[in-house]
Amino acid sequence: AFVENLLKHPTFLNNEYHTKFIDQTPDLFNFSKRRDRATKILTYIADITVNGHPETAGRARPAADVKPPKPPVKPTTDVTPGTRNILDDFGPEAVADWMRDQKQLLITDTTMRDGHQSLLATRMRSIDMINAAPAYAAKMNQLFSVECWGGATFDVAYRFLQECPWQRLRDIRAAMPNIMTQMLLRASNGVGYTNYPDNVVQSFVAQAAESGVDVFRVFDSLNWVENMRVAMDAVGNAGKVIEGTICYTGDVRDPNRAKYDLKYYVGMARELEAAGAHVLGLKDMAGLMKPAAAKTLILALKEEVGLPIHFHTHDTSGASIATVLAASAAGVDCVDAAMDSFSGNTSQPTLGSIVESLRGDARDTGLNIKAIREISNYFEQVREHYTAFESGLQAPASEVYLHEMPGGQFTNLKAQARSLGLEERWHEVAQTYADVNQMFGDIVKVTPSSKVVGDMALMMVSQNLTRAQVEDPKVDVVFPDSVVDMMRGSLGQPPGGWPEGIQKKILKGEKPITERPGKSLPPVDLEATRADLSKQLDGASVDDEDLNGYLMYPKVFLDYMGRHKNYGPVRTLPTRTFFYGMEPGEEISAEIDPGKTLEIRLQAVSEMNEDGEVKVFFELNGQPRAIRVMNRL
Ligand code: BTN
Ligand code: 3PY
Ligand code: ZN
Repeated sequence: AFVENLLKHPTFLNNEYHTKFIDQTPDLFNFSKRRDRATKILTYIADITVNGHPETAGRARPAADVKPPKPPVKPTTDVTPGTRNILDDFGPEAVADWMRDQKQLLITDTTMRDGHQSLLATRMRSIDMINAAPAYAAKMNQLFSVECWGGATFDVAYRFLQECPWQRLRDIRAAMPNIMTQMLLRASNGVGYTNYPDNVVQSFVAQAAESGVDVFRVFDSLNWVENMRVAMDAVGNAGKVIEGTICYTGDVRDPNRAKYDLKYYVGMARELEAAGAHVLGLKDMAGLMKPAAAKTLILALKEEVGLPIHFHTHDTSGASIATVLAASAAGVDCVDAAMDSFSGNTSQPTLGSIVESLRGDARDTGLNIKAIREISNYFEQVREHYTAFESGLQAPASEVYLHEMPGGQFTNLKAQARSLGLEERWHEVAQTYADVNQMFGDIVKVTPSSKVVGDMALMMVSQNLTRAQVEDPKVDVVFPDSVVDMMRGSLGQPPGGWPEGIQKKILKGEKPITERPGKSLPPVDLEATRADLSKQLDGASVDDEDLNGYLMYPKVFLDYMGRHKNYGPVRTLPTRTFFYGMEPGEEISAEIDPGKTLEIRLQAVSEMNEDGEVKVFFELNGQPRAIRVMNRL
């Protein structure tokens, strides 16, 4: 039999691939049991070589002679202790005390999470991160933390990169044992887009802590502290650092945006402190905080709450370094930055430039600029392999102060607009996004509320609807499901509640909930779910990581498992091979277990026979192997 390919299976492509699919399509999997992992990997390479990878089809290609990224030199000395040692030896309160005692500006490196989430549609593969981790351990041990997990990385790993996010976490943790790892957690929305039952959130947090997360940045997409407690408590119960987070929107110094004024932010900070936060996160997901606002806000928060403050921003406007320096001068304890080659535009401010700007200052970061350049140069080579996922964004723009889109959403929404044929009308989309925000009562826009605003804006532009028409009770409007759901109260409550008029029109008489959504969601029976999942996987044993992955994303997880059964540990392939297959004469290696390396050489690819099959000839550790695949092009 030739080799089937789930990636291109029609049911899969139609988005009709529900969880029963694997049950009902056993022929996809029967043959694969007998295959060893090496054969599975060769099958994958053969398939991608012949048919291409669906995710890179039609996209710009890396240079033909792009070289494999050369990992920073592995040091031979033992690693010096870092923040992880403080957490392990003395606990999260001690980490907070330590932060307050430091004179230098502390730094979180976001390259492995928000950096590539905001620049490359979250597509960086684990191997490209893990290869940098030893250099971080050896040379960057003064970092506060390395953000490398959560946000969109969780589902993208399963969905598009065919790898297990938990394994990524464990591998980074093992290679970088002295620096705290950090994740972004959407509170009751976990790492998903909807509100999960409390016990699912609790289980997920416990597993993330167990698998290696030290600092949890917990935020709510409507800034509703009530909806953050379950997640925050779970982090505390695991003995990890609770970074209770305020999402920043509007302009704290603008009297016309008085909803989000100083009083509002200080009030929320106090609530988070009372809710048990160890650190106060200040998350400027769209990069709206101007330097003067940073000064005003951070001085006030420092005055009014006792928590150390961790500031996160994006460089979409081009002004983020000015804001970081203003925040530093105002006494912020820690800021986020990305390695130079993964910084700027919709990503974080530039790490090396912050370090240089503060050199010799009272808040000199003490970070090693040579090490930063070395690691950044490595990531520069990594980035060259992801050309297909570059957004094409040419320059920073002040338009962000109009639309207020989060850095992680901006390029995504632009791509969605393109796919709807609205590329030429992008600035209209931006204006409409701002109009929708006002129509919804001026809300915080961050995953998932930002997605709802984006859905509504795209719908309005494509149907040529104005805000006035949408609000007019006499005009019939079919609202996107996500909008209806948000107005029902499924994501929680914004400050002051939803505007009544538009809510009524959207809900058509249905009564919204105003209490915490998790309060009315029944707990999931975890062991019954495990048993059911095991059955769906032909009786395979289901560990806690798999169970939690499935609970977050049932369909995405099952799709991943189905492909894994055919293709094996493709996470070990070099990135170029993963996305483009191999050229005749090319040789690669893949370490499928510590010390077990496959040396793979592609010899030749045959012509297609009358059945549409192609034979791909390999040498695997010196032995000839041939794999037959269908040419589906
Ligand atoms: C400066 O001299 O430029 C600022 C003084 C630094 C005081 C540091 S800021 C981080 C830490 N948190 C505080 O509240 N104080 C120290
Ligand atoms: C996410 O939730 O993934 C974000 O990055 C929000 O800013
Ligand atoms: Zn961000």
